[in-house]
Amino acid sequence: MVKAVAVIAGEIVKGQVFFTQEGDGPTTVTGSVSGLKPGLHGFHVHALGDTTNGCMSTGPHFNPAGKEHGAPNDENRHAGDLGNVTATEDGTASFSIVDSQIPLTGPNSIIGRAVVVHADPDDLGKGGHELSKSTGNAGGRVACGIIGLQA
Ligand SMILES: [Cu+2]
Ligand SMILES: [Zn+2]
Repeated sequence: MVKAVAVIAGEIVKGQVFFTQEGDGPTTVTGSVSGLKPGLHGFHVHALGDTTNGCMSTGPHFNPAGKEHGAPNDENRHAGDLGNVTATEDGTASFSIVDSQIPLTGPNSIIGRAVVVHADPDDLGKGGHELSKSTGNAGGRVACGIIGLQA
């Protein structure tokens, strides 16, 4: 079992995101993020673990296969496209996601990359906006954390 964690420590938005993978199986992503506005928020793995310029320097969605932005269950999606998390009235989003495109080992490992929570809903590539096919038009990057190995 390989385990990883990303600590999200924004001024208002805070949380912890845990990743586990057994062998070559899918990766399970669990955790919670607080301080959000109620509703849907785009949730992605971005390519870089660089926060020298805050979440802006984490690069685009992790996309080793060179595909378009999409929904987690789409064939044509970025590996980093984890869809949305939903914040309740108290501003906390708790989630448990199982995904096969974000391994913790091997050439497409997400270790050292970043998880990003967005201000707005991810339209999953279907919103018809000019940004739908690249970012899901999910708005600003409200918080992020670098994915690191955990014992
Ligand atoms: Cu993103
Ligand atoms: Zn994407």
